[in-house]
Order: sequence, then structure tokens, then C-alpha cells
Amino acid sequence: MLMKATPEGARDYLVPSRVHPGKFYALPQSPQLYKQILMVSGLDRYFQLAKCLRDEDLRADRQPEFTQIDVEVSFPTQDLIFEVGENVIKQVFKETVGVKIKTPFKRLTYKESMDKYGCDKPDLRFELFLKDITDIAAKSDFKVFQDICKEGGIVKCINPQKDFTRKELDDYGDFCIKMGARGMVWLKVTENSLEGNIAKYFNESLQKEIIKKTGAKPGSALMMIAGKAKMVNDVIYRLRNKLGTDLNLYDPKEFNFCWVVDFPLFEFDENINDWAPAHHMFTRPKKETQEFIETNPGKVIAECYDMVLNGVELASGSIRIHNWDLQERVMKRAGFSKEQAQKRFGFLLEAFTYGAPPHGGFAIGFDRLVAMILGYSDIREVIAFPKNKSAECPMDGCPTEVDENQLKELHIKLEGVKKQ
Ligand code: AMO
Repeated sequence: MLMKATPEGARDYLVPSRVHPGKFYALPQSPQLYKQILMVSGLDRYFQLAKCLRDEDLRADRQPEFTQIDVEVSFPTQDLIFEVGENVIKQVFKETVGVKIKTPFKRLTYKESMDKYGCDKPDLRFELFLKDITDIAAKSDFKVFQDICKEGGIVKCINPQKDFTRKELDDYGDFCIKMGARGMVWLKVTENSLEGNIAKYFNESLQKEIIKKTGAKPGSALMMIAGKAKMVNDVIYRLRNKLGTDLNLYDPKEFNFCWVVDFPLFEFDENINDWAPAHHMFTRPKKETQEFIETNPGKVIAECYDMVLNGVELASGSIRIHNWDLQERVMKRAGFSKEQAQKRFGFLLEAFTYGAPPHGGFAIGFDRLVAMILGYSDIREVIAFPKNKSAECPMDGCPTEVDENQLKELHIKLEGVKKQ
């Protein structure tokens, strides 16, 4: 399917039109808007194994071309969607590997997930909950913590309930620096007090507060990351996952699913110094938070959800906006003028004017699902002729140069490209 516009936020792969000089097709990042149009047209249930194409930086769980089990229904509730998603998973695991998956899956709010696990794709196979100790750190005499807290930063702590050698702690520190932190600070717990380079900056009562908050037993080395919230969470969630693996805290054969719900609709984008959609602009804001779209976008909660398996986002979806006014308000807040919205998404907006049913759905990453069922952490293991991390195909060497005639036919002139 050739698509006009897709909402996922990655770059489109563009295909120049030979017949329409100067015009391009955008290959679909997903069939999202098309499945929405199908619902508007009166189809009330849709599913498809859809090929998706996205020009984005590649990782172990990302390929430029991948497949989704794509689903959409009319008049859904979130509970109905979850039931459909859980049943698909249950059936697939039963038929392929004979594993019985327990439903319903646990549900966590985005906030709960960020607080306890530092990410929106928590690995629930082990506990090791994170603790926010910003209020305690702010009262300490440790200047680094004081400054960070004054600047609105946070301090989060993980209690592995285990002691480590100096070398091991240095290695975990190096890992955190590699992941983006300025460093990792640790404190060892003894009977009723703390030891370590920075222990002297915490008076007796603050030391007791930390021990109480983290529930740490004597003989445990507490690890702390401080800085801007985004960085702290991003680093400490990876540290938590690493500790989970290093300390054998889970059974690698276990499949632990959950739904993460109640994501914020907008997030503050420092690059543009304004609010931007956290997922995409077609997700319905929860009714009770719609009043904040214009006045306090950070408070708007989206009816959007992710299915997570063992710390990997397996599926994502939402209940969609189905009326013009609300869609226009969200687009306006996301920085789209009426004209821009009309130009890019006019076909959807027009469809809404004919009276659209409430609708919603989700898409499961098929490659991720297959890889995880088989115990792989890299989806290239389950894709024939995958691209490497530089988006090249090692088998046939693409992307490759094309000859002048082909470019001419497509009305394309290359500029600033060095011949290789
Ligand atoms: P989203 O962009 O979150 O949502 O994608 C849904 C699921 O597709 C998988 N996935 C990928 N798998 C491999 N390589 C990639 N580059 C890649 N990108 C995504 C993930 C992800 O959870 N239209 C919406 C869904 C909806 O709202 O109905 C969408 O595409 O497993």
C-alpha cells in the first residue's frame, strides 16, 4: 500500500514518481490512518499482517522493513482491545511453542512504570524497584546533589540487596557513564549507617532516611544516579536491567507480559521549546483531561497503551480521536496550522466530517514477537536478509547507486553526492 502520510514520527522512505514529475510516494510507516478510514467507512473489524517501512536509526529490535499484526475495531473499550490483544498472544504461544500464557496481563500506569522501573517498558520478571531519594539528597551536604536538586533534577537509587567489590562498582559506574550519566555514586549499608566516599555528606538522620526508603539490609551497595529526570531514568533503567541479568534475578525462559497505560499525550520537546505529541496526534485524550489541551498540555493523558514483554515493547495502540473539533484542537496544540493539517491529513479530517464511529486498535511487532518466542534479543535472527546497523543489506549490497538514465526518468538530479 502506498501511503500519503503516516503518523509514527520516523522519517518516510520516499519513492519518486516517474509519471508525476517532482512528486513522491511515502512508503507506509504503518497502515494507521488507512485502518482508521476503514472504520469510518463502516467496516467494524480489521486485521492485517502489514509490512511497515521506516527510515530511523536501527537497533537490535528495529529494522527498516518489518511486519505488524495490525488490528482496529469500531466502538471499542480499552478492556475489549486488551482482551483481543491478550487472546492473540495466548493463541500464538499455545500453537507455536505450547506455552500457556496467563491472562489478563498486569496493568501499570505510565507514571507507576517510570517511578518504579525508570522506563515505559518495564521488565517485570524481577523486582529491584527504583526509589526516588531527591528529597533526602537535597538536604545532604553533597554539593553535586545539592546543585542538581536546585536545578530541578532528581536523584534515583537502586538497591541490589547485595555487596560488590570496588572493581565491580567501578565497572557499573563506567556502564552508567557509557549510557549517558556523569557518573554513578554508591553507598554501602552497614548496621544502621552508610559507608563510602560520600557518606560523610549525609548526617545520621539522613542516612537512616535513605536506609528506610530503600529498605536496604546491611551488606548492600546502594547505587545512585543524579541529574535531569530524563537522563536519570534512562540510565538507571538500563542499570536495573543489567543487574537483573548479572545477578540472575529472572528465569530467561519466563514470558512476563504487562500493559502500560495512561501515557501523556504531549511531551515537552526541548529542541523546539514547545509541546509535541508524545506518540501521535490521533490518540484520544482522556475526557477528564481534555480541558488542559490548550492551557496545560503536560497534564493531558492519552488513551494509549503498550503491551510489554520482558522489558520489550511488543505492541502499541490507542483509542483514536474520531471527531473533527477535538482533532483540530490536538493538531493546533501540536503546532499544525489548519492549512498544514488539511494539507497532510485532509483525507482523514474530511472522513471525520461524515460522522465517524469511535474506534481504536493496536499493532503487534511480528518480528519482535517471533524473536522473543524463540529466545532471541535481535530481530535480525528471524528476518531473511535483514539490514545491518548501517541500514545496508550485506547480501546484495543495497542501497546502491543507480545509472543516470534511471535518475533522468525520475526527474532526479543528485547534488553534493560524492561518487564512491
Ligand atoms: P508503533 O509505531 O508503536 O505503533 O509500532 C507498533 C509495534 O511495531 C513494532 N515496531 C518495530 N519492529 C521492528 N522494527 C521497527 N523499526 C519497529 N517499529 C515498531 C513494535 C511496536 O510496538 N500504528 C501504530 C499502532 C496503533 O496505534 O494501532 C504503530 O505503528 O513491536
